[in-house]
Amino acid sequence: MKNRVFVVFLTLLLLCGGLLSANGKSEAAAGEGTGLITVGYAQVGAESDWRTANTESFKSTFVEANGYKLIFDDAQQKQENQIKAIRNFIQQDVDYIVVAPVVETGWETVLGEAKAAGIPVILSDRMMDVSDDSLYVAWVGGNFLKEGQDSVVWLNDYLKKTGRDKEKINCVLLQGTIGSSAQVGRTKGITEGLAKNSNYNLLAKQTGEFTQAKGQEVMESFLKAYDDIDVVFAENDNMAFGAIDAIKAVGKVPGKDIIIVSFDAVHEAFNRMIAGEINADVECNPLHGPRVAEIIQMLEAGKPVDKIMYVKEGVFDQFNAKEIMPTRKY
Ligand code: GZL
Repeated sequence: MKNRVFVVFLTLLLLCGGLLSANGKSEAAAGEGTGLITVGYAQVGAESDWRTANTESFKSTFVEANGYKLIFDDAQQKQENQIKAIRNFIQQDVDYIVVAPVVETGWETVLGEAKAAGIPVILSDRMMDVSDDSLYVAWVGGNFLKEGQDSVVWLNDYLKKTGRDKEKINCVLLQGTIGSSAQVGRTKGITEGLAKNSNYNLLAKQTGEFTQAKGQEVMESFLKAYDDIDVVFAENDNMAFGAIDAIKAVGKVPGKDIIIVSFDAVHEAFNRMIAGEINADVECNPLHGPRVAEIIQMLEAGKPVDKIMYVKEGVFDQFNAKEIMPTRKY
């Protein structure tokens, strides 16, 4: 009996002290007292220009003027850091958790904890591979398989236009972070597309971890191993930038001696396409902030949301980059 009196007394004290709102959420985190919707965002890291644009999209959308309090975490490309961040968001009893999962697997337990805490999880950018898709409310991102497929379609067309469609074409592939859905989808689309044409020979594939430094390092090793590379597929622009430096260092001309097909289509990649260093770039739109905000507003209004939402994406090349660049938002 004594205990119960004490709990009631303590609760009244906290309520009066404003530390505990009526529905039990801690004031500070839930933003109850300010009417703000608190969003915890577990971001992959800061590994690429694409990621920078993606982070900026969230930071400029989830501002107090729009009714949000954003708690942002940069996991430095480590899954254990993202899991820690999600647990921290649960501790703080945020209203929504958004995750850009660095890899597809290993999320069931922590998403189960978020579900048990009654906190909706929205996936942005990359996908999670979970047995129970009720663990997340919605996913918004790029169609990575189609991106890979589109890159080979562009190459087939380019080789035909340049009279090389009967030649043996040696390719190398700089992969993204192994196990990330962007890498899984793009690699599948590229390798299956190349396998359809016996003229293509995929000499090697290796991860450049979506970074420029690692992309350059791997391309240097490819150039040491093979002296007849015709095409480089780089699963993001920063690895393409590294590959360009490696190609120049051996006295070859990127975009001419070696065709470069990249992914993301960030601002600097348009400069490289205009300069003729990158031949084609498959877009992957990073501006997910407004889309995730739309999902949250629908959920707040008790409206249903689509489980899977692909963003619109195009393919650009050295021939249309100059005309299109002024229209780009990132
Ligand atoms: C794609 C995204 C990838 C980009 C890279 O949606 O996950 O991660 O292609 C980034 O630039 O590092």
